[in-house]
Amino acid sequence: MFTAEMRELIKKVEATRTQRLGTAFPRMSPEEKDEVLKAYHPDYRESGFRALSLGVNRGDKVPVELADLLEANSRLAGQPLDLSRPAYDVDVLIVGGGGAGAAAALEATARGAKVLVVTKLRLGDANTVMAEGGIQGADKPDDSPALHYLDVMGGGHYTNKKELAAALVKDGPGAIKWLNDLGVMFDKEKDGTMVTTHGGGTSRKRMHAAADYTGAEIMRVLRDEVQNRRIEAIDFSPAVELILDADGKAAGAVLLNLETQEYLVARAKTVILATGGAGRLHYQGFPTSNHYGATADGLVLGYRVGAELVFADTIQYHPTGVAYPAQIFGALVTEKVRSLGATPLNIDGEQFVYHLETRDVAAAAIIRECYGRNKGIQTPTEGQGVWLDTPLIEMIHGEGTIEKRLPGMLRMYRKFGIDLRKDPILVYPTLHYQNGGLLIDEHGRTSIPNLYVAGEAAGGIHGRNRLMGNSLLDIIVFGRRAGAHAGEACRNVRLKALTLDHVAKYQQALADSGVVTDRVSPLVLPHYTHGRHED
Ligand code: MEZ
Repeated sequence: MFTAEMRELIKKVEATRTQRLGTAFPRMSPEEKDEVLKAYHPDYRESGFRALSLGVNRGDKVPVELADLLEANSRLAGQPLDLSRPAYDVDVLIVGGGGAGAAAALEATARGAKVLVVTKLRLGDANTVMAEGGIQGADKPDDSPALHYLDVMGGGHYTNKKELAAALVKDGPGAIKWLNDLGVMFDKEKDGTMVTTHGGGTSRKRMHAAADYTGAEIMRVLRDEVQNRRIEAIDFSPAVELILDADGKAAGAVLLNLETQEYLVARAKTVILATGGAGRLHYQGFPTSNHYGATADGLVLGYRVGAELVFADTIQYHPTGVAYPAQIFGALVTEKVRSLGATPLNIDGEQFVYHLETRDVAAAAIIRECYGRNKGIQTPTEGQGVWLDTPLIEMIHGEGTIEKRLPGMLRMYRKFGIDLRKDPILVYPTLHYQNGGLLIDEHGRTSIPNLYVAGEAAGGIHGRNRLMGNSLLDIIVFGRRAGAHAGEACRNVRLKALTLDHVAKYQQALADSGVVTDRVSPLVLPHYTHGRHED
C-alpha cells in the first residue's frame, strides 16, 4: 500500500504519462556516461575498497568486505586432518550446485567421468534461480554472434577478455537449443519461434525468457537432469578448502558437513569451482537480490591456492531493486520490466535516463537523481527511490501483458497491496552480481593445473560491466565447457600424495604481511547481526 504522500506524488507521474509515451528519451553520450559513472557509481567510491596485502593480487583493490575474507584464517588452521583416507574419490569434483555446476556435471558425466557435486545448501539453491528476465543467445535471423560480441564488449567498456567474450557468444545459440531440447519452457509464439526482447545495451532482441522466472525454469530442468542421470550430489556440504597434490595440482577439497560439523575429504582428479557470487557480503551496505548462499566462497578457496582474481574491484548494482515496501527491500525488479517499456522517473514525474542504458550507467543515474540532484522519492524507511512507470507496459503492449510476461512481479507486489498495472513502483539499485572473479581460459581452466572455475565465480568474460541475460548464458556456456574439458582431462591425471601445505603457507603469509585477524573464511553463511555481516 502506498502512503498518502506517495499517492500525491503518483499524480505527478500520471500527469506526464501520455506525453511521455510519444517521446523517445535520448541516450547518453560516452562522455556523459563517463561523468555519471565516475561521480556516482559505487565502484568509484574509494572508501569501499582496499588493497590486498598478500597473494597473487597483492596491491590490487578489492571491496573491503572481500579483502577481509581473503585476509582471514583458514577454517582448517591448526586442524589435523587425515588426507590419506578420503570419504569420496572421484574424477571430477564440482563445488556448487547452481546452473554452472549442474551444466558442468552433465557434460563431465556424458564423457564417462565419475562426478560428485557438493553444494552448500540444496542442489539448485543458487543465484541461477534469482535471474528472472532472460538469457541472451543470438539465434534470430537478424542477429549473429558477431553482433552479440560487440554488445558484450561495449557493455563491458571494451575491458573484457576478448577470447572469453567470443566463446560466450559463439556458444550462445547452441546453449539456447540445448536448454530447449532438455525441456526448458521458453516463451514462444504460436508458430513455435522464441519470443525475444531487448535488454540494456543490446542491439538486437535476443533475450529468451520463461516469463519472469527464467533462471528458476532453467534450474528446474538442469536439476531434474542431474537427478535423472543419477549424478551423485551432496547437499549442505560446502567446500572449505581446496586440496592440492605434491605437484601443486588441484586434487580435491575438504568439505564441511553442516549437520554434523565434521570435515570430510573428497579426492578428485579435477575440480570445478562453481560457487556463485558475493551479494550476501552487502558491499558498501547495499541490499542484495542474491541468494542466501552468495558469500564469495569460491574466490577465497581459489585465491588461497594461488589462482588470480580479475576485475574483483567491479560490482554490478542492478538499477532496479525494490526500494519500497520494506519487506522486500533490495529484491529484484527484473530488467524485463524496462525491456517492456517501463521508464524511470524522478519525484516530478520526469524521465531522467534512457530506460535501457547499460546497468552501471542506469544505476549511477538513479543514485545521482536521488543524492546528487535531490529528486528522489523518500521512502518511509529513510531510503530514497525513483519511480518505475509500470502502467506504461500495458499502454504499449496491451492489456494482459503484465500478467502474462511478468507474473512473478505482479504477485510479489500484490502481496503488499500494490498493483503495478495501475501504479508505478519505487526502485533503487541493489547489489546483484560480481563482474569479476577467478581468471579462466576458454575451457574454464585457471592457472592452477586441474582447477576450473565456471559461472559467477569466474572473471574476465564481462569485463567491467555485464549485460542482462549474459549471466544465465555464461553459466551454461562455461559450465558446459569446464565440464567437458575436465571430463576428458581426468583420464590422464595421476595424482600424487594429497596435501594442505598451501594452507599453512597462506597462514604464514598472513603473519608475514602483518595481518592480524580473528576472522575465518570462507564465510559459508552470512551473518545478519546489526544489519550487516560480521565475524
Ligand atoms: O542477467 C540478469 O542479471 C537478469 C536476467 C536479471 C533480471 O533483471 O532479470
